[in-house]
Amino acid sequence: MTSSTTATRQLRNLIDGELVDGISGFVKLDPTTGLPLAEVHEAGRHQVDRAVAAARAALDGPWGRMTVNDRATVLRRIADAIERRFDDLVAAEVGDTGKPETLARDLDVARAAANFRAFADVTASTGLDSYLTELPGGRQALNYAVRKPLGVVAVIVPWNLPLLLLTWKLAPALAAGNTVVVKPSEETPSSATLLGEILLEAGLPAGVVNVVHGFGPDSAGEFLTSHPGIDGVTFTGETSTGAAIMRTVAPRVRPVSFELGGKNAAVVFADADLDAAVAGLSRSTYLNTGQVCLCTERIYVERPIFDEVAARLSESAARLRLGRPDNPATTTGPLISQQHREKVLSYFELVQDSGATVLTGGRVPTLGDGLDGGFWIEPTLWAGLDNTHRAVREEIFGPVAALIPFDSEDEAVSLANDTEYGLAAATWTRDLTRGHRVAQRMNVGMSWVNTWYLRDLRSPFGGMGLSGVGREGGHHSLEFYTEPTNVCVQL
Ligand code: NAD
Ligand code: 6OD
Repeated sequence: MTSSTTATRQLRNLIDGELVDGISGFVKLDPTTGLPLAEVHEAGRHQVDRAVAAARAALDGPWGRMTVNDRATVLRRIADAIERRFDDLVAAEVGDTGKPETLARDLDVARAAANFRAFADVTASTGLDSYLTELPGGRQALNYAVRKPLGVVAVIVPWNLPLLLLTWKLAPALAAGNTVVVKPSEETPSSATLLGEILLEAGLPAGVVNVVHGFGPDSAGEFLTSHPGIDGVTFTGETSTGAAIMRTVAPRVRPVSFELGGKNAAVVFADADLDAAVAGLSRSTYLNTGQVCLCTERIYVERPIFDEVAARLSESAARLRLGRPDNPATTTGPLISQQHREKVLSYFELVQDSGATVLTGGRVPTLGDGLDGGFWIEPTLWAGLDNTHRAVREEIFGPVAALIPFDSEDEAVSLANDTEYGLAAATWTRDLTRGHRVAQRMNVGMSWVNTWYLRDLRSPFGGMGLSGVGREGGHHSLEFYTEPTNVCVQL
């Protein structure tokens, strides 16, 4: 370790079941205070090589020969182990992100266990793709495709829902019999390290899951994606990072699964249940301080109800409580880092320069209570911008949205679809025929009607355009994590 810090907690790499020092170190800051939280051991090329080699050896060992049902049993044991260490995982997630403890409990850690159970069920109930082909002369051929693990999978995840998104990849990867090397975000190293220990406690053989810490370019992220020993990359993060990873893996033509950024729209029709719509919009805009890829950053409102929605949503945003994560009254945490807050604030400046209206928020708050060194920002709402403004076109990934009026259904759909992203949309209306019609016209991977971020874990999750490549969820995930071999037998 080369860094000097007052943080005492050490987060090491997990390679072949052992905690391993890095070649250098960096300090992870507590986003609520800006003070050092932990020292993270950054993996160098050598550690990444060892992690990939350990994953390859584990693939060739007993894990690679386990039956589907036995793997499903291991996944359920992992879910139980996560529940036993629930409080420790909540503490890890809250420490790294500053998110309210209630959110970490109800969403992040609860979903980690649910992800393993869901993929245990999916893999145990997946049948073979088979066809009986009629041949000339009355003969037949039996075709059936067996599914094999993809191999050693590189799993690269972001900082916003660290454990949820890691387990959303890990569970199907393991269900399909792969071994993995995980590179968590440099901003959220804790829950992945702890999960590594929990997996070993649950009986997963050493080397099946390895965790290497570090950054992206010229660090563990790039060492991993450029490694000749990996068979595929599953990545969640920014669109530009996805593009960089695609370039890195291109020479070796490895498959990629990408969940990338969004600039998601909500459309509110005049007939909407406004209590439900305002509550839904407040949640979809401000959950996790707006740091969810699905969050709404553009809200199109039918003109007759524009002022009422603007007033009610502003009040709702102003009522959000920023504060310490362990206070049950806290609804909203800080942004993840000073660097990210600077990015979000740069859009505040752009909006101010454009002369648009700040309906609520727009500043760095003063909270006292030792929190003012943290990366806090006010939940914010703008009016007076149009679809050409950068704050309406680019993903900001903060607690912000622009309210824009519309006059017809066609105009609403065309405004919502006027983006290069294509992740998610929400339509608010009491007319369910229109709800279905508009939802289907949205050029996104996930289209909600009168709700947001609700779904079945077997449904396809992902985006089009700049929002990603492929889908996760249920058998969609298993398709990425397996390679079919079709066997054709002439009968
Ligand atoms: P990011 O792209 O900066 O980083 C994500 C991960 O990639 C980190 O672990 C990082 O270290 C690593 N990385 C960065 N450069 C790399 C490189 N060249 N090679 C290999 N690895 C590299 O994203 P972030 O800031 O951590 O997360 C926020 C972004 O993630 C937002 O754009 C958000 O929309 C997106 N996101 C999308 C989804 C989705 O499901 N579509 C979900 C969550 C977050
Ligand atoms: O809930 C999920 O499965 C999921 N992939 C959420 C992604 C959220 C983006 O930040």
